[in-house]
Amino acid sequence: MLEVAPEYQLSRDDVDFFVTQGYLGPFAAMSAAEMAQIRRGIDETVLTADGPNPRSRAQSRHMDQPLVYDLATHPAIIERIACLLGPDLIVWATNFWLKAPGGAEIPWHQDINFWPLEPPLNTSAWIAIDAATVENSCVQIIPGSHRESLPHSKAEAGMAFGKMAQPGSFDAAGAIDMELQPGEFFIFSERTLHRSSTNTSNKRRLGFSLRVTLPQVHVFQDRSPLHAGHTAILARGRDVMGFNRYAGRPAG
Ligand SMILES: O=C(O)CCC(=O)C(=O)O
Repeated sequence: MLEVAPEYQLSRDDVDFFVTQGYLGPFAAMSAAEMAQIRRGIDETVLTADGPNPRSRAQSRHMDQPLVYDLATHPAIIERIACLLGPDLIVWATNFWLKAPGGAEIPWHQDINFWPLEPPLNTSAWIAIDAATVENSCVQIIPGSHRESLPHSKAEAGMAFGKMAQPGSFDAAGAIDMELQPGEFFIFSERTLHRSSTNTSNKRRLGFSLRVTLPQVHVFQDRSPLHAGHTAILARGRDVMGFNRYAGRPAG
């Protein structure tokens, strides 16, 4: 078994659950009080300033903000993902998901349709910065949906994405709500179908996702949704392939 601190070690049953269901969790990375402090930093210094991606303040902030780098490399997340993917891990993308009251629906989708990875292998973690509940449009997933690649077509007007999983190509009857307290996260694969509804509450919902792959995967870092100058994080182990560009913790 992989050398992982006992508190982060996944059991054989956990791994089997991930393999068959395409997700795992929730787990706590930190307490709600610890996340409240991080939230203040995110609100005051991250979301109010431009970052390295000229198209979005929400993306790639691990490159310029130490607090985001620390969230993206949190051992409670990375060590659990190591139990699934092995000892050498890259965090190749990070993204804040801010859904203000009235924020638009994100349609059902499989992430791999949007990404420049070859081969297409990824495990994501979505961590709650604000509480994420049914009321303020938490992420929903369909267990087991990662076993099949679905066709995607143009999203409907008013949705937050340009593409969505083709209606009729899947059954959403078994969808579950990933309700999370601040500091909790869940893990899901690059093909697990997920969405979130329009935020009809008066509460903001802020989450953060980090995307993890292996050094054997070539990340085309100059392609959308990444950008010129993008750097990934070698979060664990070593890279003997040399496909991808990395940087360490930013000075801030
Ligand atoms: O935060 C959301 O509502 C959607 C998140 C998502 O699509 C993702 O993390 O891949």
